[in-house]
Amino acid sequence: MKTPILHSPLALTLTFTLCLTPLTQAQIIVSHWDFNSFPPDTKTTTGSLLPSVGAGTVSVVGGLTSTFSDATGSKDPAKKDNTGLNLSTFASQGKGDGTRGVQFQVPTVGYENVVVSWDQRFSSTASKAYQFQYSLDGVQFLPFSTLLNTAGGNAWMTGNTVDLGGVPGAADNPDFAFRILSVFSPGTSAYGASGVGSSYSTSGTWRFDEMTVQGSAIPAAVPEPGAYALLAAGGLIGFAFWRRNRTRGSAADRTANS
Ligand SMILES: [Ca+2]
Ligand SMILES: [Ca+2]
Repeated sequence: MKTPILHSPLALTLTFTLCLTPLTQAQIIVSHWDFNSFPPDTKTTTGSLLPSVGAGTVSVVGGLTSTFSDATGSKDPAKKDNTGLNLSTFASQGKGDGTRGVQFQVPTVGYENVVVSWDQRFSSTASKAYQFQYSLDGVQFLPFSTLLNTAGGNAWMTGNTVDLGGVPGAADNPDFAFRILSVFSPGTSAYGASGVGSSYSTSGTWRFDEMTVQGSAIPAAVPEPGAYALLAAGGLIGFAFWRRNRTRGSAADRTANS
């Protein structure tokens, strides 16, 4: 009788080895905020700071005033009660560069290739420059990139995206956090207004929606190349024993049947 090949030790070893080979992991949502009331209550002046997916906390940086406001124009698919987090009372012109904005603390335990994306609305008199900063300990923040509103005043910049895949420590970190702060226009010592022809004002507002942290699940530990060699060697030895015993069995069968 023929023995199915998958029953051989070598085949089992190869199958096991292939199962250990890392595959490309898909990006999935780690945490997400839509700021909408849950359940919806038809009022955009009420909302929630709790993440709609995953874990994390939101806080205001620099003593800004925060309210819930209508987020019509963001990419939130909610048909009703689409709310955003509105910030106001920014710094005076020429002062407080990078001291006011919003902060999110998001544990990335079990995830790597962290990507942050969000929608942000700018009133005409709000700063058009905004800086993304990250923290690996939840305390010390480092500037990562400065972005510019190109949508104009009273408009949403949707799909802001920051890829932290190359930042050591952003992955698998229970203390990971990031901020988005109002900063001077690059190369200047003054805030630039978002609206064409408008002047910067402390009464300008930013509004956030669809704050999303994505990542890919960290694969299970993969044996070192040496371990692969041992596995293969073990498989070959097992195969040799299996083949020898199979040959002996066949010879015994032949003797018994002769
Ligand atoms: Ca509401
Ligand atoms: Ca929303």
